[in-house]
Amino acid sequence: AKSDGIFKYTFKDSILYNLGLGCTASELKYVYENDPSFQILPTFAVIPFMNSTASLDFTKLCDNFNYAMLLHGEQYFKLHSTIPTKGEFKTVVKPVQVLDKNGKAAVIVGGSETYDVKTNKLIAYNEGTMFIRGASVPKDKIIKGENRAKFAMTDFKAPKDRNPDFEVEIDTTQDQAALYRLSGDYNPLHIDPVLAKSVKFPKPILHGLCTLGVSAKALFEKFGPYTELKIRFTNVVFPGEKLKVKAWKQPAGVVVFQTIDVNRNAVVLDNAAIKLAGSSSKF
Ligand code: HDC
Repeated sequence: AKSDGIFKYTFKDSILYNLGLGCTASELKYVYENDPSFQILPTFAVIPFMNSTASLDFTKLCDNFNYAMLLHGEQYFKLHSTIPTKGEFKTVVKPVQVLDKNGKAAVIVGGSETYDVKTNKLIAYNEGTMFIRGASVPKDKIIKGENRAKFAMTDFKAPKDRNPDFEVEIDTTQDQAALYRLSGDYNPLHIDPVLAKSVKFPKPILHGLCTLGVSAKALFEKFGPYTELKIRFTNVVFPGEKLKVKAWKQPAGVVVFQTIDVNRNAVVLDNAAIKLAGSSSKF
């Protein structure tokens, strides 16, 4: 992670990211730079942001900060442009919401704008929520979050009264976190069994953004391009577990979805939706 917010990447990083989300050699557009449709999956929008969160000084934003106790709580992004397969971006991050949850956890939301360094064009806006167990926020450091993105603040409840319009099962692999981490999230919680046990997990957990990317890939292929995405991470996933994505079409190009961990019958992504990109979507 660089603190200057500069993030430079090549076609190799694009392929590595796609592979980390489970893409295979039978999907040449995701894994072969000479394929005429070579592309990077749109959730890559979170990667420059993720690489810049280090510039948020958590120790100043809350008390009792311990990085190993940090879990990714929610993620939102809006795409302002398609993401190129190579480039140089600059990301500027600031805290947009800071809350105390009964003295038991601090919730810190970073908001960030990612620009293309060459053209100065806005590529993506992200809001990422860090849920920090065991931390607290003194009253004078609370930021209410009144200026947050509307889609990020919307409650997207999965309908209980009708079956999903789309459902798909996806196998993650035992090595998924080992591969995914090379896209820039080197948090030991996802690879080191001793560290994972020290914060009460039986083994390393999968990156939240990997679960998100795997789920969003299935939605992208079913429904086409989207401009906004929001999710809440509600349970951990262990590499190797089977996921099921369920999606319900809603008015105005919104698709609400949930991801379930089939092995443990737990909802892992909830309060989740994408907003389809008008004319080009396969709605
Ligand atoms: O929901 C629980 C949980 O375990 N969720 C799964 C977390 C997870 O697996 N995340 C992904 C893996 S971690 C990861 O990838 C880290 C990564 O390497 C580094 C991140 C880098 C960030 C990059 C940014 C781009 C848990 C523990 C989050 C909450 O469970 P409980 O403690 O039981 O909470 P609960 O009693 O239900 O609610 C208490 C209050 O907190 C709010 N809340 C709950 N879940 C939340 C959340 N807020 C934000 N995000 C969540 N996921 C509740 O609304 C409640 O608030 P209030 O009291 O005001 O109603």
